[in-house]
Amino acid sequence: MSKTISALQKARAAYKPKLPPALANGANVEVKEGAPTKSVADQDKVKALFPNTYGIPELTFSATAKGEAKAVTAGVILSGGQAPGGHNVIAGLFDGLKSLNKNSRLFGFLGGPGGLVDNKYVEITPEFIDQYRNTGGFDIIGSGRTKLETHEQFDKGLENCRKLGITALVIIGGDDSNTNACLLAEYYLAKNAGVQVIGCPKTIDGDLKNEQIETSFGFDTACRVYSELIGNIQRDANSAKKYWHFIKLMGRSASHIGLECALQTHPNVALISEEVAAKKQTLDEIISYIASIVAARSAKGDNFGVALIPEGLVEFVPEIKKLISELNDILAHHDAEFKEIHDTESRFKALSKYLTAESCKVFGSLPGSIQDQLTNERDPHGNVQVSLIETEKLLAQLVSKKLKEVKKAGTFAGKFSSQVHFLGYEGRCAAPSNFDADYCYSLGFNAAALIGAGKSGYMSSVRNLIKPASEWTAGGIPITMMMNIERRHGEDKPVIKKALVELDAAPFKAFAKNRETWAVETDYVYPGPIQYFGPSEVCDAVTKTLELEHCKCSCSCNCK
Ligand code: FBP
Repeated sequence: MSKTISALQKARAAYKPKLPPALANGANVEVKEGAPTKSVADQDKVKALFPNTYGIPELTFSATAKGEAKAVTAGVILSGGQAPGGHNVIAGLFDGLKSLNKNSRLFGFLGGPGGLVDNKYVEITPEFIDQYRNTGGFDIIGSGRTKLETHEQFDKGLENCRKLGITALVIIGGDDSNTNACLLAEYYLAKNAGVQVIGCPKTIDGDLKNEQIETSFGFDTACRVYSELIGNIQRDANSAKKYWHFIKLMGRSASHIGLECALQTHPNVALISEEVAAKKQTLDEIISYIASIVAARSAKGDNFGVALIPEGLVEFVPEIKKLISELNDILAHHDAEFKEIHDTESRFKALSKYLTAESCKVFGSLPGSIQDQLTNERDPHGNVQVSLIETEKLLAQLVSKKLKEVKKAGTFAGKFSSQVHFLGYEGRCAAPSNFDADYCYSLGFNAAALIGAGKSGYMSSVRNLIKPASEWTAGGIPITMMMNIERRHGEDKPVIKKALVELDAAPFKAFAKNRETWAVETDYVYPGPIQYFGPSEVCDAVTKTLELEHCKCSCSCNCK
């Protein structure tokens, strides 16, 4: 931790995150059990794989005056990509454990799930945690993408927990990490190992949500940072009036971030991957769509604009999806041959031997830099890393090409000049908004309540989030409830169902209702930076997505 901290960080350290009323007297809560539960799909298969954690009831907490409980020693792990608010989950967990009993202890495993297996840890003390309250980042203990999935890893983890006297683990992660948290909970229950496992919903991507989990933490802050930057770019575009800005937004497969930022900023174009897939839009159709908006604005004298592009777009365009899948196979089976070929042209020649005629044509139509990105980089599972494909450049180049063609045909007489941006890392470690600071602290404190109640295989759940924190509810959701069976690397696996953008849900409908106006008009909204102090409507607002999904009002927020 740096010795010099900013004035904002200093002031922010004093912020006391709000808790739901159920946790107001500490983590030693009254537990109400609901009816037995079942998984979202494939019930028989999921039940067979999770005999100890399937069917357990949903839990709802209420405050008691029970006072002190037994001291607990717990471990915490940050898993996967950074998301604003992770430090507050740990702060809430720490305070929650201490509220159970002041002799409770918390260890943080270092560098993600790998730290549990390799026994790399730090004890979290009051002085240590105080430096990180309400700050962004995961640097308190670091994160990592090691998957906890083998029995060997589980046994090693258990051995390390026993050395430290740990009887509960909290895993803060996305859908895959929480799936693995449930596998770990099941394994330890089956072994009667005496180690509880609790999950916390994290990811800026916003794709870990369902009937029970209203949102993952970090989505709010990340979208606010990106929306501030998009607003700034829009204002620049509207001032200079000479550039079209193509902005790619992080978010992996799902387009929740792009959709939320569009609702916050009203850009001229916002592509939604899920819609592209549903309508089976080809790359050429997407390019023609953007070019038509450029031309329509140009006809009004506006040779500028802003287009938002979701990170995972290329995987949803049918012909590129097919091409990527063929490339994945070819590169996996002919690794040695392609390792030796470094120039783009020879690579294309060699690939054309294996690609289908259709994919070969698509590949050939792409700029050389994109061909390289599609063939060079593979993640440890052999998949293309979408965040490394410069889709924003690809679209800008192809739109430019298309406009030159239409200019020749006489249907476009304007100018087109583009700038490209990728917004991702700018938002993942931002200081959490008041919403994320409160939500994260509550999730962590609530995880301590689940530990105090002796539960395992649950995800910490705080709900009713569009209301003030004084109306939030707290409890636990069985992780098995969120699971289905999916084919992964040739095998049937139980996994938490990923939430993609739903085209018949309120957020997309609100966007679709307005996009034609936003395309041609310059109706930009400039959200400005996150505010931590000031009027509640400026500092405590929730995302448009959350509001639209959960608002039950008869339209005062213009949601339906
Ligand atoms: P998680 O799913 O682990 O929360 O990570 C989210 C994310 O930020 C994605 O939006 C992005 O595609 C990915 O991480 C990039 O990860 P990395 O920086 O490890 O390449």
